[in-house]
Amino acid sequence: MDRLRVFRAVLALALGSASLAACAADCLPRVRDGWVRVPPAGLPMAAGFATFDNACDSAATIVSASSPAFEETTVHATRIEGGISRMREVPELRVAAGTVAEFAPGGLHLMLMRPTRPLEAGDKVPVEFRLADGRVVRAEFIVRRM
Ligand SMILES: [Cu+2]
Repeated sequence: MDRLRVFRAVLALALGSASLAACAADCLPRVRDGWVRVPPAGLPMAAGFATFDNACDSAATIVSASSPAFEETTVHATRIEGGISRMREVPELRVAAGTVAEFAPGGLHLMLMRPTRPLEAGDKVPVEFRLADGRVVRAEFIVRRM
């Protein structure tokens, strides 16, 4: 192997590992199939559902969520305790590398309080998930009426 070849091999190795590192840092989980379930008129709350897909090679921890369409947005989990369905706030939700967190009726959901304007079926609502490392995952949820 001549010198130029060695140099090229070293360069390729260095660039390869650099782009791999950049890839890991840039990888952001994605939110799919987001939708908002709006209850019958009058109730000042709604629930948001989606698939939070962490296809990255490190865990992502959701520490908060927000939407300009609601005054307050929190991550909730529904559990059956003593035959009664109860909701609890989830202050931190860790989504392991290569896994998804399903926000679905009867389980995890976004608790969306006090809409800032009336919501109609088909409306699109922006939602942001803030991660423990400060990064933000943006999504769009579509409104459905019950
Ligand atoms: Cu709730």
